[in-house]
Amino acid sequence: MSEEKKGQLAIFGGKPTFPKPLHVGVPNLGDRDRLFARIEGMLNRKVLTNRGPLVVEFEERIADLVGVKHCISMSNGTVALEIVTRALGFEHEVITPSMTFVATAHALQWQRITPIFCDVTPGGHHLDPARIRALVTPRTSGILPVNLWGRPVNIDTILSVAGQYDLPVVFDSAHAFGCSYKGKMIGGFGKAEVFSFHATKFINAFEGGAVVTDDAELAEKVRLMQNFGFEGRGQVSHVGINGKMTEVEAAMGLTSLESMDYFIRHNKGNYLAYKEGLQGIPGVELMEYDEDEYCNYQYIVIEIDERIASVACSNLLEVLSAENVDARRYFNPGCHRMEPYRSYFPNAGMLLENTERLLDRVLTLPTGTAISVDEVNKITSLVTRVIESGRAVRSRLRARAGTLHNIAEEGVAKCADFR
Ligand code: T4K
Repeated sequence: MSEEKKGQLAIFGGKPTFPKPLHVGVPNLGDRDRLFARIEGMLNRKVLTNRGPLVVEFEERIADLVGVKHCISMSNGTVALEIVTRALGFEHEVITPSMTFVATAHALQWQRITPIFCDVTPGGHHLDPARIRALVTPRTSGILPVNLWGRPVNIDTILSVAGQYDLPVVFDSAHAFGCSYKGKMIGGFGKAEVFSFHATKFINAFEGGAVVTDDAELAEKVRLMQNFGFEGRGQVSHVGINGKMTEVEAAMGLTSLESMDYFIRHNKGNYLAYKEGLQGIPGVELMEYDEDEYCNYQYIVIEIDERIASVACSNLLEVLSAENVDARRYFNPGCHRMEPYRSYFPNAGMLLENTERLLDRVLTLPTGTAISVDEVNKITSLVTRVIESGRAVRSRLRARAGTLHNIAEEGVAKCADFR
């Protein structure tokens, strides 16, 4: 590499900071020996699914950790959302944020329930309780808030507004296992809550999810619906589908749970390193966690204020990507800009101004046990470097885009000549 290229950002021809991509969401793996021992036991028993002992143990552990009476494990978080909202009789319209993974909206739409997208609080990431009232109609059957990034929504106010209209609330807590709200574990609020144990979650069961609730009647219904409605052998008492977790998934889930404290400690270490490294960078704000609450610290979320940083979120993403930092723009462009919702509500953005503003600014950075503090420090140094020369980086990116555009045009012209 020439002297000139040395010390340059990779996007402008320098050597990437990392030899291999660092991702958001690389699975945390617990003790392999413990996992293999569980799988060995499972194979010896020849019980692979249909609520074997590992699934029962996993459900008991989750209920115990969260402090609820019932946990029904599921094949994934999306199916868990579908089943619990159906069991509660959600229909017609349900109020939910657009600032979420698309599974939240899809779980409703899959049942022909219309998600009514509610804006987030000004400057925040979570459903704005003050905006819920304006969206309630005679067709509203429930509210589905999301405890995004593991940070709880304003649960008390949402439950109070819902109570005024007698609307059941289910929390999408896919990100919030192991977190608390006012000292009480997430999982024990509303009618029920849903967790995801997908490979990218800090506790994973390969795939997996759960419905947790204190309501015995609801738990019974959810359990029936998750297993074709079977009450006993050949006895079906309810419409149902197959939403079961398998034994091998529960083996992974149980093994993950055994390392939960280590995963959280590691994530917190990374979070604190990000906090220190990003402190004071103009236009870059790290989403902070309340260190007085239980928290899994599984997402590192930053917001870029383009006017101050001189680079847009998309610019930073491009630069980081060339350095092999695979940051993500979760959950851009927002559910309301994805199909089928975009076609159903072409003007939804007008009512979601805070959401749209946020989605333009948010970037999620790599963390988890696959990422070390040393790597975090290199990432924050990179961000500092980019912002320090923000204007220059931006104009070079523009020039580069222009050159690439010209090369592409020339290519098209040459092809046309050839034909
Ligand atoms: N509600 C909310 C609020 C959610 O965020 C989610 C899921 C759900 C509901 C539904 O829960 P599930 O039905 O999924 O249980 C990922 C996950 O697939 C998804 O579970 C998660 N939210 C969402 C936030 O993130 P993608 O499209 O980013 O996944 P993917 O495949 O790009 O993985 C991210 C990175 O992780 C990859 O770049 C590499 C790494 N990775 C991933 C997998 C699967 C690995 O290193 N190994 C792996 O096995 O959606």
